[in-house]
Amino acid sequence: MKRNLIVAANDVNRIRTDIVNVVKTFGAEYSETVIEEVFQVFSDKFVNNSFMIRTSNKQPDKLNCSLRYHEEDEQYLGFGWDVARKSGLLSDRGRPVDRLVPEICETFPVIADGVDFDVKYGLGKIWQFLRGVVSVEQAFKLSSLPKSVTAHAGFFKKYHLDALYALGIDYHHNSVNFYFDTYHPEHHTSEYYKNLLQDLQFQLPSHKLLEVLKNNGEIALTFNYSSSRIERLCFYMPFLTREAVPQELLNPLLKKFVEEAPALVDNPGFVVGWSFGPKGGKGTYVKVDVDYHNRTVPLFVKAHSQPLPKEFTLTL
Ligand code: DMA
Repeated sequence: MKRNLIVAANDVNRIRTDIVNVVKTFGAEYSETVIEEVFQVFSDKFVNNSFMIRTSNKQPDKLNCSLRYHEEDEQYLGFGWDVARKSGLLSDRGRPVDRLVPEICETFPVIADGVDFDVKYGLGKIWQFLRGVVSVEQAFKLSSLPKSVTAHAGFFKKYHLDALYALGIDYHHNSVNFYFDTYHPEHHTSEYYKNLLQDLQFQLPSHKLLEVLKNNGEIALTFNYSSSRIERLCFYMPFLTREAVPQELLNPLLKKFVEEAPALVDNPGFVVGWSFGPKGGKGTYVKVDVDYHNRTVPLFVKAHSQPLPKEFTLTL
């Protein structure tokens, strides 16, 4: 027992040191106080669950940094939101977004949750992972969602964005992410991504990236409460090692992150998210997450290779 506590304390210290090294190396803005407050409450979760250090090139000359864990133990369902509220890391501002987590839990069987912390401003997002997948129409009954979600019913149908497997509630940006499984054969063609982005008048990627997207594992759509449009799309792909990441598609800072990102394993995996937004806007950038304990990439692969319920296979 005593030994476990010592090991855990050492791991917490190592994770914390690694994070401070990342923010210093890559010029990410951070607050020592924010990191301290987050670690006071959530450090055990970073040691004992899948844990990722995320960076992105949202800004051209420096990277940002966030920490995220995904709960793996069902007995802790609801812990993230509960503890965040009780500790004061998440306050109730009376907005619809603040009502969403309890509403999702009352409406759907949730299998796991996860929490995302920015090193500058603290708790940003809470995810709710659904048991299996549910059809997106079922989510329309959540009354606290932005109105723009149901307004896109036809769009979801057209692009087979219907196998919903998680929701991300973003308290900092006052928005909601819908995460879909890429089960349909069209999800694995370049044409699909070209059409989807063109339809939204979003920036188009290079031919090379369109080819890479054939292997896309998951699609996220971001909706907010102030616009009738989809704010952003993101396509996520897991990579098992540093060498597997298509570094030729990354800018020099992100490439350096892939080469040097700290981890508790020798050669960690990564999840790369290709984000797209309206032309000329700030929604087009690349997100890179290092799989610190090598637990998230296997979970990601497993989650997206489960057989889907009949209603999804029937539409093929
Ligand atoms: C990643 O969401 C979550 C999963 C389940 C792949 P994100 O952090 O990329 O969302 P955003 O960047 O929109 O906050």
